[in-house]
Formats: sequence, C-alpha cells, structure tokens
Amino acid sequence: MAVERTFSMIKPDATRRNVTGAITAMLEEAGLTVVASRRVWMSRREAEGFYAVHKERPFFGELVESMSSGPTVVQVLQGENAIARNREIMGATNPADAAEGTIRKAFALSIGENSVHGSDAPETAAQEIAYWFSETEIVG
Ligand code: DAT
Ligand code: MG
Repeated sequence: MAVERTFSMIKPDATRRNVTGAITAMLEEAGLTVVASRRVWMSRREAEGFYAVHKERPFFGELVESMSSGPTVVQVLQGENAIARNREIMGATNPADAAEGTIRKAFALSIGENSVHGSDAPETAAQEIAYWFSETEIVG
C-alpha cells in the first residue's frame, strides 16, 4: 500500500474539553503524520456543505448545529494506508460500539458528539481535503 492522505477533523465536543493534543497524539501513535492543521469555527453554511452527503438524514439538523457550535481542528493526515488506518484508530461511529484503544472509545460522548471525523474512501478524502485546504498549506 502506498503512502496516502486523508482528512481528519477534531469536533467541537473535543475542542471544548481541551483534548485536541491527546487526540492528535493517538493519531501520531497510530503512524499518521499531521501534514496540515488549522483551527476553524465553521459557519452553518460550511457545515451544511461539508456534510451535504447526509442532508436527507433525520440527524442532519443536529449534525450541522453541533459542528458549528464551537471550534474544530481540521487536519490532513499522511501515512501508509492512511484512510483505513485513521478509520481504525477513530473507532465506530457510535461510541457504545467503539473498540478499546480507539479515539471514540476514549473521548466520544454520544453518536452525535463523537469527537472526530475521518474520510471513508479515496474520493471523499480528496474532496474533503480540498474543501478546507489549498495544496500549498499541505507540507508532507
Ligand atoms: P462517521 O463519522 O463514522 O463516518 P457517518 O458518516 O455515518 O459516521 O455520520 C456522520 C456523522 O453524523 C457522525 O459522525 C455523527 C452524526 N451521526 C451519524 N448517525 C447519527 C445518528 N443516528 N444520530 C445523531 N447523529 C448521527
Ligand atoms: Mg462518514
């Protein structure tokens, strides 16, 4: 597997509890390198655009509300098999199902406030990276 990039976000529930460093350490310990990072308080419109794929879901309003409720940390992660590796270290969407040792097991409060986002495929990784970063901001 070649080195690839994925998009990661530390969500407002986690920035509010001041655990962005602890979460980033878990990403780094999993073999991922942070090659771009920025703190951003997204607008409702930015959250709606970012999560457009979920716009028909019953939880969409709640999701947009919570993602625009405080600062997030948007990141590009790089490493071998980075997309799958990041999903693995994140853990299941619902923290009740998340495995021991995962970020969501350690930090998530609920299915809605689950501390981190990670791209799920090469196409979404490319789209999500481009949504938040220009190529010159990514230093691999
Ligand atoms: P993931 O973030 O693991 O990729 P997803 O893409 O299915 O999960 O959903 C995106 C986010 O939407 C998820 O991180 C939290 C929120 N969400 C998903 N299912 C939900 C539900 N049943 N109730 C409330 N929020 C939900
Ligand atoms: Mg998803």
